[in-house]
Amino acid sequence: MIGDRLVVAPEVAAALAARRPVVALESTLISHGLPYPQNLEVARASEAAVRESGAVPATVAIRDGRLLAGLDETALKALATAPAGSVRKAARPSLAVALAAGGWAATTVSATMIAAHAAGIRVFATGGIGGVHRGAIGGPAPTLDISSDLEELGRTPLVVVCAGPKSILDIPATLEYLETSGVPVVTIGQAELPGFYSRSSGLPSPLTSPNVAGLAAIARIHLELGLGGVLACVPVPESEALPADVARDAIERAIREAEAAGIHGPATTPWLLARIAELTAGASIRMNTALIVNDARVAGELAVALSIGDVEG
Ligand code: PSU
Ligand code: MN
Repeated sequence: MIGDRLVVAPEVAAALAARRPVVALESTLISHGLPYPQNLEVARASEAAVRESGAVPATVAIRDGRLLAGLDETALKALATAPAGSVRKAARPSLAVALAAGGWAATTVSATMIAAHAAGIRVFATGGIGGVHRGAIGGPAPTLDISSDLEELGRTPLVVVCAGPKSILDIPATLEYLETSGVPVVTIGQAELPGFYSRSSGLPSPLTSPNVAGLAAIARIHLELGLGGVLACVPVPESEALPADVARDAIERAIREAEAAGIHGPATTPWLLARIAELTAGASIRMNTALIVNDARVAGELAVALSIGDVEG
């Protein structure tokens, strides 16, 4: 049973037992998504943002064969400062091997959802989710590189709060895949799907809610019906968005270079993120940090709204 491998931090366990709001946070963005020291700063700032909203944060990672829900400061620091390459990236298909291997592993959106659900958590915040990679389904040699995050959203009942699918992905195909998987994609506060680096993706969001309360009403029913997960998209704050041409040029170039360098599989997303950071002279990292913290704040508000509904319902 997964519960045998799960270690829930005392503060998180106490909150869950008292039906107080809890928000899960992932750790791949700490180990593979951002460089030190920004990764540690964002991990701490996201936890603080969840707390400011009135919820308890539970950063999820793997250590020595255990799934941890809730990391203390020492653990966060160990993960953030681990030498490059020493931390595995654990998704659903690589979760067992990461548990078997011992040592640290970071959990992606899919693996974090599995652990968070096992712990009894309903809300999870991140920056970007995995999706249908560009070139996965079209072109002369389709790679079929489709993140296990999408299937996980279809099966595991949790609300994942993100800043919209990143344009390193094939966004229309990612939306179609989510629809096929039965995942409601709900944007808060605007009709357009946000595009991670900017508030606009050029595509309408499948669903929209004016505010967190509206999202909570939809999410509660979807979770109660056992229909799997919900993807909530929160536009990056206006002041933090990257100029559209800067983001686009960096992404196009990074993708071309990744292809030329033969990067593929789980290495693709971390490689692209690091290259985009170089190409934008760190601007992508600053905005990535800001939007993750913003998502954590909104996820905290959502967890609070859901737990108020528990009492009233
Ligand atoms: N997108 C980002 N930053 C990230 C990730 C995605 O903007 O750090 C991470 C998340 O942990 C996500 C994972 O679950 O990458 C997806 O990896 P893949 O594409 O290999 O499934
Ligand atoms: Mn992949």
